[in-house]
Amino acid sequence: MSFVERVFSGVQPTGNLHLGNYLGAIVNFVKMQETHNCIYCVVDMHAITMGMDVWGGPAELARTTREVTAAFIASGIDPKKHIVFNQSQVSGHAELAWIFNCVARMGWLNRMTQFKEKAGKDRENASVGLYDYPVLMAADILLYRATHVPVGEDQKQHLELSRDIAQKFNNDFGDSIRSHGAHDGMLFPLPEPLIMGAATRVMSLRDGTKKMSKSDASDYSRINLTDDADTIAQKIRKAKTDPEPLPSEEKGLEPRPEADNLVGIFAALSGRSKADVLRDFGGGQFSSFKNALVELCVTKLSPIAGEMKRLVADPGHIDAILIDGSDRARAIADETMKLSKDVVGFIRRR
Ligand code: AQP
Repeated sequence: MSFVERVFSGVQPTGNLHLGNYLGAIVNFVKMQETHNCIYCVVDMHAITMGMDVWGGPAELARTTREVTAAFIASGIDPKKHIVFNQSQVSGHAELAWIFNCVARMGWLNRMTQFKEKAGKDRENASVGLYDYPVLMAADILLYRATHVPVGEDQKQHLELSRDIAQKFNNDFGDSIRSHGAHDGMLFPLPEPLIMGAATRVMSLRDGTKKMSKSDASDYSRINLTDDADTIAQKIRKAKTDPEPLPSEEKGLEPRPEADNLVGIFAALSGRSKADVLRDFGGGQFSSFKNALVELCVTKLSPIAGEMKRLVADPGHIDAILIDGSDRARAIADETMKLSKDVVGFIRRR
């Protein structure tokens, strides 16, 4: 079966979206619209894999689901030309995840570093959903037989697992897939991660060795998409640096994680390479570089924050977008589920 190229990716509605989510994922979501049919999902079923203290409870989940949708649209995703929806409205995600649970191996999941990081020391108390998160993620992607998945670098291992699941399903059920018309025995493509841009792993502003993340206790570790200009300026001015001037060559950034991170952010926001940025700022002090970075961040992020504010003020409009998107997503998902059920041997109404 040859697969039509299709893009799928998701963002969890937990806490505040930050510059890492924006540069690692959303900017590339916007770009991919020019060349592909895209499906962008607010993955609310993933959000509840952590404790309620993290995702904030039912009212907060609904609010953050709308906020992430608003961020997609404010950043330039067109929900009419492409599909924007929330995961829980399409039951195929859970159904396909169950089939994949019976394909994926415990040994594969035991290697997932995100589970180890998020479960921490109290692994016995982590939800089964958190452990199973990568299987649901494989189902999210393969339900639409998506071929390309724009993500930040932290999701690379999960994408490899999605490929392993697709491959094992195709192998295990090859004869059945062929008997249902796919002569090459492939029901699912092996999805490719698209890890693009100068900031595929944006680091904490307080510690250049730690990923910028929603769950960091310090708000000064990240720039939220909803931060106002003063807050952005304060956070960048307080961002950790080292006493040396900026290097003139990119390799001079290697032993300096904080400098590397700030230069990477500047490069990604301005659509330039790090080498190019260093041509302008190399040899200079951080203070003047930081001033330029503040200006750039505010210029790029303030219009998005303003538009998000406008959009979330009309929840009915956002819900209508999610309902329309989920209807269109379901039409694709239903086809995959029918085929998957036939291939596995589940009897269904015809
Ligand atoms: N720091 C980052 N740099 C680059 N890309 C990032 N992404 C997340 N953090 C960075 C990318 O953003 C997309 C959506 O991520 P998500 O919200 O679904 O999941 P996450 O990885 O759990 O986000 P956080 O902020 O890192 O949350 P916590 O604090 O829970 O760990 C993905 O494509 C991701 O790669």
